[in-house]
Amino acid sequence: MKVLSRSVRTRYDPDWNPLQMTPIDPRIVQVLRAATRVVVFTGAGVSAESGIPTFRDKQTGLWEKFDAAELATPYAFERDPALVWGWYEWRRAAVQNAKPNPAHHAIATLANHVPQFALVTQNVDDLHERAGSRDVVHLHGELCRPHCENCRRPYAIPEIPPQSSQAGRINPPRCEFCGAKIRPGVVWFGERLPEQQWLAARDAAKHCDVFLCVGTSSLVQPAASLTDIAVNAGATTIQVNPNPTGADGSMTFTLRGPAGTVLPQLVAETWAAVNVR
Ligand code: BJW
Ligand code: ZN
Repeated sequence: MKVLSRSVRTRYDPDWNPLQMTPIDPRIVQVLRAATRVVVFTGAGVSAESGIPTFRDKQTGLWEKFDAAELATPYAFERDPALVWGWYEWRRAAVQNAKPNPAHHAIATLANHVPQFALVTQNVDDLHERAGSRDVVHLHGELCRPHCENCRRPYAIPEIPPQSSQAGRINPPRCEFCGAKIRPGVVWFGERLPEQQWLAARDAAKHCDVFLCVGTSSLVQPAASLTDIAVNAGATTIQVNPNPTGADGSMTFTLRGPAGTVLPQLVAETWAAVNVR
């Protein structure tokens, strides 16, 4: 059954005042408090307030004339490996210099309040882990886990990314076993999702009672279909996003606002007088 969704004011509202935040709909609080199996499904929006651009944001600086969706393909890496590797190293450096924000911390806290919890992310950064989340399911890979494009052996990448040339290009290192190029450990358009992570995510969505979608446009498949799996399993679906998304029609409740404000409020109001399990 669809229940009317409601909105929380966003901080982009000129009259926004965090001291006058709209209380969360009590039905959401009730559903979360009673939940035994919760899945949190995150996208780039959860890291936006850490200064990591979302995938659909216009790129800046050296990369402003490039479209992220065109760089994140096997064809781009084949055509110009130094350009694509340089872009990923630039992004790895940005993540290393960023810190988890209140949304990452709220998700790590939420996990301590529910009997069964799964965190599924499309993000390639490690900000959830650095906020204290464990067993994060990374559907689209991880920036810090590159591997050989030929033999797929992992490559031990130096912690600090090297300086790029002025144009941002860096030649990818070579595999010490077979000599082929090392590639970023991420899932590009047209590539299959890692089998184990995908099965774990599907299984969690199939068996949850609350599915909480945070900061994703819900446009990229098959990840976005997790929401449909949860809906078909009878879960209550809740979305936190300042903007409309591809999953608006599948949500029981939508909280329109930035995750870094809405999630801490949601966790605080839901478990205000409850001890952490
Ligand atoms: C905030 C906020 C704040 C801002 N607080 N929120 C079915 C139909 C049509 C197409 C397809 C289909 N099935 C497959 C496809 C093709 C394709 C696809 O989905 N294309 C779409 C564009 C239509 N999918 C694939 O190619 C996938 N592979 C596949 O299907 O393989 C099949 C196969 C079978 C057998 C053999 C071989 C293959 C692979 C998809 C891989 C996606 N990879 C990327 C790049 C990862 C590496 C990298 O980072 O460089 O993953 S693409 C990019 O999109 C990235 C993200 O994880 C992913 C999702 O984006 P996300 O997280 O939702 O971010 P944004 O930027 O879209 O949205 C940000 C949101 O945040 C917005 O809503 C903002 O409002 C919000 N926000 N500030 C809260 N403060
Ligand atoms: Zn190799």
